Amino acid sequence: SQKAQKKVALIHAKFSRGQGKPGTELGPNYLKNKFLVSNLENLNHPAVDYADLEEDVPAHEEVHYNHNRNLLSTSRINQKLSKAVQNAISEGHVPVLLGGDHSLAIGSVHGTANAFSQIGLIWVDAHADMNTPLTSSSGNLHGQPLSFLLYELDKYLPKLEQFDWLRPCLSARNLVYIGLRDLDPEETILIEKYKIKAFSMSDVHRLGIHQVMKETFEHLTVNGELLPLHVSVDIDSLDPWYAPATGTPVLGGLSLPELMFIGNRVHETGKLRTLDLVEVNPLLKTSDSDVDKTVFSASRAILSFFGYKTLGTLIDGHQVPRP
Ligand code: Z70
Ligand code: MN
Ligand code: MN
Ligand code: MN
Repeated sequence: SQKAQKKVALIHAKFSRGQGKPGTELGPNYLKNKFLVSNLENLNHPAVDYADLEEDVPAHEEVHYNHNRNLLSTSRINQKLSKAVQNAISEGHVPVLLGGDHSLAIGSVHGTANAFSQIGLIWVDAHADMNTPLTSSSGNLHGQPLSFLLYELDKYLPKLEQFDWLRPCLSARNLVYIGLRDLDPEETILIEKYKIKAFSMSDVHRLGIHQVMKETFEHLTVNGELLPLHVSVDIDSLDPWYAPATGTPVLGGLSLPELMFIGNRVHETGKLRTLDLVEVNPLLKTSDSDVDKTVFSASRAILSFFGYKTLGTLIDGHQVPRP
């Protein structure tokens, strides 16, 4: 009896070259599970397999910039990803990026930003992912996507011909961080300098997640209207208790109920336009239950953005049988 709602356009991105540990390319195969698909159906947001992207640059053709690795493959997959996101939105779907590592947010956010005149970006992560190729100590592009996306950071970027297609597309004013707890020194400087709205784990504990979301939506409201939202969820925003199978677990993170609260509040606004779920690495485990826990958490996190509540879901036509 509910009216037809937007379909979820699943974008499978088998990519791990934005960081050093193989395994995140296996993420999509674990994240698209029966639990996710059947529950999306029950929530009246049926899933369609929309695009399949993978790393397609032979290792010997990769391009590096100083110690920053894999610029060519990262650029290519993100250019395709941006187009897939824009197409899915123009067809009336909500794209859900199943990563892959967080360098994929370059294309995903670029696609959303180019589909609307202005967007709000909610970045849920232990890390700020705002290094530039000049400040990164790891050389991993998954720690740098926001420096490629923000107008304000363009002047800090070296010229990289592989990324000729990419223009910054988002104001630092329209970014909100939630869950931060492991920043590099220059990231802290940039957050301070550009007055970026950032809720660290300490802020989550001081305010509570309810107040954090209230202030997040207030911050992303322009002329009385909440902006179209892109939410980028790094699974390492969760405490490693909930999500151990990831490249850089950091103790002291969000609980799954807190992340699901974020998802439920975003769903209630009706403003979600794209969702990323990245950095699940099924190879980083000390036991199979580590993978099960991480996939369980990731699936429920995604579903929460489409109305999945802990109280359960009313399914169309389901009745309690009488004898
Ligand atoms: C560090 C860097 C990062 C995820 C680690 C870490 C970034 N700031 N992101 N794990 N998901 O390498 O730039
Ligand atoms: Mn992270
Ligand atoms: Mn990240
Ligand atoms: Mn809905």
